[in-house]
Amino acid sequence: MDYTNEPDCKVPLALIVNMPELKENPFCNRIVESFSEDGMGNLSFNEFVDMFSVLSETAPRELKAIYAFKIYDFNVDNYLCKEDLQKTLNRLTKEELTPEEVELVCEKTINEADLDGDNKLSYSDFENMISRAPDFLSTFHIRI
Ligand SMILES: [Ca+2]
Ligand SMILES: [Ca+2]
Repeated sequence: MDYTNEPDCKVPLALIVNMPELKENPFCNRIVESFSEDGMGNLSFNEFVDMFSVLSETAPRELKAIYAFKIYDFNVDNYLCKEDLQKTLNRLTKEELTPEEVELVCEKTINEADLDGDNKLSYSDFENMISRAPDFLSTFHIRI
């Protein structure tokens, strides 16, 4: 496709979510939305390229962490609260855990990672959690 004459041309969400790289990803829609400026999930060509550079295996871990945080922040308030983590976990486990188990894991995660005691995770709490547990990004199947 030639985008040079039409820089405003958008790649529609419906097309992107069916790409093999994203189709199986439980966060597919969230990933696309977090790269989409119009908030509807349609990507400009530049946003589309940005998304694939973050998804690539060679992307720096910090960059992946920043986008993982954005993707998990479902209500877009720049914090991961218990509800955000519950939604995240439900998607990751394809709802294999009981609501009680999900609740427990989320509480434990917040207890361990919340350094300033406001009961939610800021990006710096999140970053700290990842640096203490370098496997976190892969354990949580964040293949972004
Ligand atoms: Ca949030
Ligand atoms: Ca906190």
